[in-house]
Amino acid sequence: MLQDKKIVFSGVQPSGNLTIGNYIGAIKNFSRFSEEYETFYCVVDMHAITVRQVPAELRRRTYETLALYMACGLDAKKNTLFVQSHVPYHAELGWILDCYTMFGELSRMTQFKDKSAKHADNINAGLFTYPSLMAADILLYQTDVVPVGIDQKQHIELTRDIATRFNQVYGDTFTIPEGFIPTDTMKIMSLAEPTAKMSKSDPNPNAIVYILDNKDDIIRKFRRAVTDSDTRVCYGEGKDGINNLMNIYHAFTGKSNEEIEREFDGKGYGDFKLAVGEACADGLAPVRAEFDRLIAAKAYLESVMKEGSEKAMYYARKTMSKVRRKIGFVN
Ligand code: ATP
Ligand code: LTN
Repeated sequence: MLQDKKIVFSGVQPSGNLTIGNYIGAIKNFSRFSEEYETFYCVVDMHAITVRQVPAELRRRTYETLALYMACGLDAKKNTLFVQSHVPYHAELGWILDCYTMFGELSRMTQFKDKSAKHADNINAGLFTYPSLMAADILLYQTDVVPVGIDQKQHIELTRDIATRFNQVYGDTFTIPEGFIPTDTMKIMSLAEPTAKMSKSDPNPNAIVYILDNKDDIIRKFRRAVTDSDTRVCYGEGKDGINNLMNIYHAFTGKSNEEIEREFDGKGYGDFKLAVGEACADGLAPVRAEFDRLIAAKAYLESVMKEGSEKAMYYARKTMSKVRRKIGFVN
């Protein structure tokens, strides 16, 4: 037994500027675990290279993602914050788990199908085996809880299947993790195409609100958000645009759908969009200020990464030696 506290692990790819989807669906929820759990939050740069990256941008975004973790409330003293490629055990366990993951399972992953369609010129093996590396991230730390957005549910289920399969062959080795998927604001949709997920790699900048956008840009983007030909602010079928704006408004104000409907009763979409933009910009202002402060302190960020990877390594090493022994590698 490593320790009494339960373990939380999650990761974000440094593959683009982070969106309010990443914020609401994932990062904002991370800090709630800091006190009662042993938490590991990782910048998953190895996952990011499954899609072609410009090296200097990948490096810059790795620092930025770490700074954003902290700006969103993760205290480096209470959480282990680190970069995936700094802990080589991820690659090592990733390879091993590839050998316990079926071709058919990986073929069914919707993220693989979506990304293959988007990057038809670069359907590489890493894109295909992405979920077994993700399983390695999670299982290395004997993780109990994985806070993610709903789009990652399938990957968490596959992780559980891989861990269960491994445990059945070799006896208890991995903790079987649970996803923590907030249900009220599960999936933030594109502002331009509200039936599609808001994704940081979307080429249309008006579809996305970035965590670090300034207030004017945020308000402008919400003003242009695609809605419908109805005029009443209410949650319902066929109102994907409005539903999405209500979810975002809820995430920043805590107001329920009924409260929002009452607040905008008799008012038009214009007023509502402006209110959503303001709530979002005001909610993000402290994050942006703290980010600006941290990103200027490169040496400090490097010390956080270094300490984080040392601590992560300590935990990962224990799991790895168990795994190596069980599968029959010579010590
Ligand atoms: P990409 O667009 O490059 O595939 P992404 O925006 O999906 O990336 P990730 O780094 O893969 O971002 O995801 C980080 C976390 O943010 C994950 O837990 C994911 O579920 C969550 N997340 C991403 N987009 C959204 C969204 N639109 N709504 C809710 N959660 C989201
Ligand atoms: N696949 C995730 C990012 C990710 C992750 C993880 C999340 C990589 N490894 C481990 C949670 C736990 C994504 O695309 N959002």
